[in-house]
Amino acid sequence: MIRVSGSVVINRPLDTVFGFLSDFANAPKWQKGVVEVRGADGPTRLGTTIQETVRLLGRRIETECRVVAFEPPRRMAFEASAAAIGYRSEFELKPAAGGTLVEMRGEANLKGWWRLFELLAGAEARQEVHGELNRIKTVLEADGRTPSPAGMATLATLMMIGLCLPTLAHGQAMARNTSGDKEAKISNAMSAAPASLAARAAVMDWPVKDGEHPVQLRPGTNGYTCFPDMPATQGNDPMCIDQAWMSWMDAYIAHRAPNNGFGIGYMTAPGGAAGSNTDPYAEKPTAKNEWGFDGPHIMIVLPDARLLAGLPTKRPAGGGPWVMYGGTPYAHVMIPVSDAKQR
Ligand SMILES: [Cu+2]
Repeated sequence: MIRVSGSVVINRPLDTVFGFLSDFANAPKWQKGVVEVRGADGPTRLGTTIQETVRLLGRRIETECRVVAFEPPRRMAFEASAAAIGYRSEFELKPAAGGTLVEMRGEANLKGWWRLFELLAGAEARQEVHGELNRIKTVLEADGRTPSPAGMATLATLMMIGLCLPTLAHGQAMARNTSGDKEAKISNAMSAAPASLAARAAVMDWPVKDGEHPVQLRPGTNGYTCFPDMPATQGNDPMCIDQAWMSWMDAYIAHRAPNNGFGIGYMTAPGGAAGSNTDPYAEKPTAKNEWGFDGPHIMIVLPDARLLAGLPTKRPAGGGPWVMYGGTPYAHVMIPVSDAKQR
């Protein structure tokens, strides 16, 4: 993973900086490596998605960039995924003496063979951010109160590097389906449930791109669907889920709120995986997201969140069931079936 970050104080008010930052319409003028931008009409809001053709390491890459946080005038975040790369970047704006402090953080994951370029791309990305920050500082400090058009263009370049240049961001958990052996995926998927159930279940693979539909590897007859290990998560976490869970999963993949029924899901393969107990889309531990290891378990989703009342919402130290993602539309009951620990 490539991580970059940087910050700069801009001699302009918060609203101006945010407005500037959130306007995709001029992206091709600013964004390094961008050949073309489509779908940038209308005001930017949560969920706004643009398509870009980007040049990276001498190749043209088609990518989709989506606004995943939009809190004017303080914060916005972008996520995108293409075949070779996934990325996320986030901006936080704070009032500062003399204007606005802009903090940028970006993460990128290269996929497949592109991983070979990771070191190269990482160094390039870090250098780029560093260079842009210094140029901005130079331009703005030379020019007192009003950034010159050149200064604004440089700022824009910084922003857009952070926004959508693929070297700086990262992909969705769902969107990292590296092609692998189909039979191996099927047997891994089937390991999630008792053999009698898994034998008649359909097997699907995770979508290649975030938001796309899962790919069927094998049809089934008993209403259950098994998925192999989710590639982006740590550990081994295949699952076999019924139709109610499948509709939950479709909603999860599409970042929609599910319309839950009563559903049963098996994640009883030996092993387990690490993840957040509070944030359905977290990919790494934070101070608040209750990151932890979940061994083999069964999951129950219920049609009414009130039915979850009374269960613990954290992994109980004394064992037993609890509610994962409590307080979110993705809340469900986790029932451990063995004491397997992280190895
Ligand atoms: Cu689970």
